[in-house]
Amino acid sequence: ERLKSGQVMPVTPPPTSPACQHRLWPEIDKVVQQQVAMARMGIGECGSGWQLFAEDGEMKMYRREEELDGMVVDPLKAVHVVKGITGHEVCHYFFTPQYRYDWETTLEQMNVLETISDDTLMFMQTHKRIWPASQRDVVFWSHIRKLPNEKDRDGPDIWTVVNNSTEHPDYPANNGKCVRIFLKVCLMCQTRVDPPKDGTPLSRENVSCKITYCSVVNPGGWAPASVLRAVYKREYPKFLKRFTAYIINQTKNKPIMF
Ligand code: 16C
Repeated sequence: ERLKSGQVMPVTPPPTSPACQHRLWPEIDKVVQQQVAMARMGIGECGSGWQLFAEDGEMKMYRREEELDGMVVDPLKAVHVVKGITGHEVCHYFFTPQYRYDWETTLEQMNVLETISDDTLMFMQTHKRIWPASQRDVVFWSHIRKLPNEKDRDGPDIWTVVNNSTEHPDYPANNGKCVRIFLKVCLMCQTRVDPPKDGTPLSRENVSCKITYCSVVNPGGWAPASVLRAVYKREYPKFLKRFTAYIINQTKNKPIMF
């Protein structure tokens, strides 16, 4: 676009996200870049120690056994390929609060504490109690972003949602019946398109989504290691299967959102 007379060309490019005015922005941008770089690494490249603990069709889940001050903080990395949905759709349903109770089975209550911008929210969640541990809650920012596809400039963009624990003065940790957990989660989605050979229009048959989900959850306080590992071995596969089935169901009669 041409500049009107008297207008000067801006020295810095326009902000890429409206959230960039917020106090948390430097942290958000840094953590998103780090998490995406980690998610992009293959299982073999991430350093040794990834063990496969669950597999179902295309879905594979790996963990590394790690402890911090005697607490289990095993990092998790899951990969899945799902037909008929796009990366933008997967990230949209993961990020948007209105759908969360539909797919998040461990959730007891969710509140949006702050709308930082359209692509960045702050959440407070309480999760179901696991016997014999105390109930857990968590406060985190969540940011959705489209990343340009550097390998294939004409190909679909990569979409990501990063969730990262933060603090909120009105919701101090360990103040009531809940123990505060700390998490770092990255969902990264790449869309693959295989156009029909005969020139017919693209349909959901022609798209699939490669999902990478990485998380580290620190339970924040005592919980028996054996119970914790048994719970996540059951809950992570349940989450990814239920969540992807939900998106397939939600999108089946809707236009494809690239
Ligand atoms: O990433 C996911 N969800 C996002 C939106 O909600 C967000 C939140 C993640 C919270 C994950 C921690 C929840 C653990 C709470 C306790 C589990 C209760 C189980 C109750 C069973 C009756 O990023 C998808 C998250 C999928 C969660 C799978 C469960 C992981 C368990 C990890 C162990 C937590 C330690 C709990 C200590 C008692």
